[in-house]
Amino acid sequence: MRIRRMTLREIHMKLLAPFETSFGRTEERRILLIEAECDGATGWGEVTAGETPGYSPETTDTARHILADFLWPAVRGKEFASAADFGVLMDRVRGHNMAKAGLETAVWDAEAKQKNVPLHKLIGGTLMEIPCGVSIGIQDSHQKLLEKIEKELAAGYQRIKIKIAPGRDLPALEAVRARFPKIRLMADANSAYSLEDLPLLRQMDRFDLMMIEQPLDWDDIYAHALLQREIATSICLDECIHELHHARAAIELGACRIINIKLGRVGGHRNARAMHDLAQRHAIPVWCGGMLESGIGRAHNIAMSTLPNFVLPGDVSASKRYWPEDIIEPAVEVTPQGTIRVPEGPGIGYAPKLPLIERLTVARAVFD
Ligand code: OSB
Ligand code: MG
Repeated sequence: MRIRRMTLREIHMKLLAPFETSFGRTEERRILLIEAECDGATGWGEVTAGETPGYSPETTDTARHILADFLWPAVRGKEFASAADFGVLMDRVRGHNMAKAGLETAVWDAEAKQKNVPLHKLIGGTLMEIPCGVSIGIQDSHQKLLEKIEKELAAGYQRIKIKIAPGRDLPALEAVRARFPKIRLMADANSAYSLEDLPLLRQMDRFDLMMIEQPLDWDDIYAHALLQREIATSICLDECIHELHHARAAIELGACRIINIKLGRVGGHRNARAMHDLAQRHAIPVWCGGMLESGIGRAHNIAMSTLPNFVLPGDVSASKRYWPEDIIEPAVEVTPQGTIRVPEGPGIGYAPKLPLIERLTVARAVFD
């Protein structure tokens, strides 16, 4: 295979409601979409970097720079046997996994379309229906938080994740547990705490959480290993895990009992699958994290979530929770049982809505 042309576009999409985490608030997404034309088939990918470097060092703008000035020159005109072999062409660029994943996932979609098979088959997925949860941002009041949870449970979602931050933690969890004593519940701190908060973090053990996600520094696996020895609640790592060797270190050190895999953070389907396989060999369950994606990124998340060790509900939920109108058709929908049925069409199995994408596009660059 060979990429004949790469089209980068920046689209702007306003979220239905602002999303607040310990690192900031997002109202409008600036998303880079990538079209990769490979020998007659066109694949689509999404760069999941945020607008600010609050979650990871990458942003929409760094990704555009790295793609245009380093990744395209590295892959331009190069032959590769299959999408599984494409990632190595980008290995000489260090880091910038979200930029790499945008392009790599587009190549996977192109290969699946060329072979006329669904992407989940090409990556080796086995699940036909994936379990779904929701991630609920920090709310202005407990009342609002409880209303949101009520609504998501009524829609069928299998687990609730709430975002926490210092001052917005124990009382919020207390309120949720008082109202919903039995639900599958977890909390995501997005690196808002330090080991000095151990007394507070210990108090979270009483809420019977499925896990606490990324309580400590975004790049500090060792500190999580120290914390995991001191608390009963399972730690799930998100921000810390960018490379396969990070997952290996975290597992060997006992820094987590669960891993959140995000396609962007780990650099695409090749690395995600390798990390999934490693975790599976160590009996560490994984789930698919979300980055407030448009339908393109969401479709790739669904395909990845069909791998057999994605046993916990992910942050992959219906299009209508995020957007007035998603950029794919059909929109992603969730069954009353809180699952997504995996589409059977070729590639990602959802069609990009080109006229809508054109309307949302603020910048476009073609490389050939
Ligand atoms: O930590 O999982 C996270 C959104 C942006 C950045 C980081 C995270 C999140 C979410 C949202 O939790 C998940 C979603 O897409 O619904
Ligand atoms: Mg997280």
